Amino acid sequence: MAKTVYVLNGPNLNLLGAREPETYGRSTLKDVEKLCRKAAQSHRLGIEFRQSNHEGELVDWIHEAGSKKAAGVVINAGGYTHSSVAIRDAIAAVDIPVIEVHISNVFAREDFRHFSHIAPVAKGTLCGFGVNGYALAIGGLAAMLGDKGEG
Ligand code: CA2
Repeated sequence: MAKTVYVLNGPNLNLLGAREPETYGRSTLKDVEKLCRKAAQSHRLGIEFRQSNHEGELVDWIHEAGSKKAAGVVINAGGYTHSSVAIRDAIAAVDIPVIEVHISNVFAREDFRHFSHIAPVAKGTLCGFGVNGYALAIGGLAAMLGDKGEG
């Protein structure tokens, strides 16, 4: 049976496409989901695509991915990236690869976005590729797992 990649989105990412297009582009979260489904399919991975504005719910989903022995997690933790010890601890507690993704280049923005609680416990980090970063992260995860899919 196909392994599953969890794609988790944090607070305010439900607003994608509706606000701040100069920073985050015009794609909606539904568009991002489609992009991720296509990328996962091309690597013969199943997908769980979710968004929450609540820290504890993101923590629960990371635990769920770990206990289900998912292929890995691609996470854009949004603003929690820069503040959440709880999300960092959840990632450190699971035995599956976690890839951190940001749509914008956080290093070209305000100083407070330069620090990530997640980066030290993530297998890899991608930022600044727009929403295509999600597909790149799924591809990178698949390559780590040694997939035989296309792309
Ligand atoms: O660049 C990213 O993907 C971020 O993770 C997005 C977060 C931000 O706090 C991080 O520093 C970088 C913000 C997500 C909010 O998304 C919005 C999308 C459209 C309109 C308003 C907010």
